[in-house]
Amino acid sequence: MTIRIKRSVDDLAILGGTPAFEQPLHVGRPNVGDRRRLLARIDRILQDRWLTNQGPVVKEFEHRIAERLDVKHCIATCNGTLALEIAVRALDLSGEVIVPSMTFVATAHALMWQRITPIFCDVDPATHNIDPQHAEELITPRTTAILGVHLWGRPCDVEALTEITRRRRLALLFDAAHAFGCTHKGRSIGRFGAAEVFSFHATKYFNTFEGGAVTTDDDRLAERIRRMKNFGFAADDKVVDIGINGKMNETAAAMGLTSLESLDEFLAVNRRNYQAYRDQCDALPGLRLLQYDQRETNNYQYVVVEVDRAAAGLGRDELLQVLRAENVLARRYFFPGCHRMEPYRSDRRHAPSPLPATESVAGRVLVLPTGTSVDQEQIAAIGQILRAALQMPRRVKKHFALHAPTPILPGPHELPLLDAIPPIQHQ
Ligand code: T4K
Repeated sequence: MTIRIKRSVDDLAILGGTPAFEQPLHVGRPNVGDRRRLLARIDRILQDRWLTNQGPVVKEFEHRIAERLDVKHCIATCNGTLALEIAVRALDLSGEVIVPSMTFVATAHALMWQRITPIFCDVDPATHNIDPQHAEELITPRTTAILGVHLWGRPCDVEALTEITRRRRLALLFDAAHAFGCTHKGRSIGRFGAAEVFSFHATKYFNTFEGGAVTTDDDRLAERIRRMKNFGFAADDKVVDIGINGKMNETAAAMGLTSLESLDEFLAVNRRNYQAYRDQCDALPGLRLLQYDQRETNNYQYVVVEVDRAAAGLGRDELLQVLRAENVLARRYFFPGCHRMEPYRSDRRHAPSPLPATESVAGRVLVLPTGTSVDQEQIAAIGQILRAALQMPRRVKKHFALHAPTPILPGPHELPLLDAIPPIQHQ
């Protein structure tokens, strides 16, 4: 693919230049392991005519994941959202559950779908993770649990949340959708709280096309989750719970086993890409690449840049438009925060107090493409685009002033520019 390097602001596509990339560069392009091994596994599945319902490949997959995470149980599911719902239900949660607003909307929806009210908590602006102190302030007699999210694969303050939930007699659950292969204090994420929930969606570091899992050390909980993902069957003809069809199929597990075999390679690429972005961003004013704790194992799946409008001369949304014009389809995950999405936005119960850190983080975060389909040359070219724009921010700003802002090519859940969204009024 030909890349057009941007040497000055005049080269920028937003000012009339030719886009740097002919083909779009996506965030979340899947990592794919050894195709021959994958196809051989699928061939075997077809030959054996065992396609789903806890077949041998799913069993092996669950065993391998549990072993890798050093957790007693892994229950594989058809996606992460349903894994969350099943875990929430198996824990008998009800009433209200405290959850950060700075997450993918599936975290909140999984609660609502179980008729539980998500109560949105603010984040620590330094870590982007749930603020334990605010979480405790939000506890009411209706609260049954705190659901932490290890955002970007960086662990929540597990100790503080454990202490609060023990003292207040609440359940503690983690959405670890981003955190496969990450550690906290040297221990794999997957063993904290009552249970942790992973997503193995195509866009994740480690994928099974679609898929997810609940991991736990609790034998009884694991047994219940296992039943619930299979309609509530305890044995043939014996149903003891309201279950659902949450099963992972054999081809998904085959993809998972194949992905596992290439995990070291995925990690090496992600780490190299992250370092390359870091070299680029360190030299640019107003951009700060989110750091990962080098003492821990990280998967580096999310390259998160925080844009400081005052120092950069351009805001996050302006930079996003500059990048998109070049065919770099950066994302502003998880803008605008769940509390600003429906049905939560229209019902004040979900956000009983302001979420200033969430608003600020959601307004300055830009997620850049990485993974095995992105190379060093492309990252260097992205760096050049950012450099060209930030060298002459006034020229770019003038463009935005003269032309009504072109709507950002919408992601499926995206809203207009942050500035256009009125603040939420709190009583
Ligand atoms: N909790 C958290 C914290 C999560 O982040 C998620 C999911 C969940 C729970 C729920 O887990 P799952 O039920 O999904 O297992 C994507 C993913 O669909 C979603 O799984 C993920 N989080 C979220 C962060 O990202 P979108 O709406 O951004 O997807 P979409 O279609 O815009 O795709 C993202 C990018 O990936 C695009 O730029 C194109 C590229 N892509 C995507 C797919 C599917 C590809 O290049 N190839 C592909 O096959 O949600």
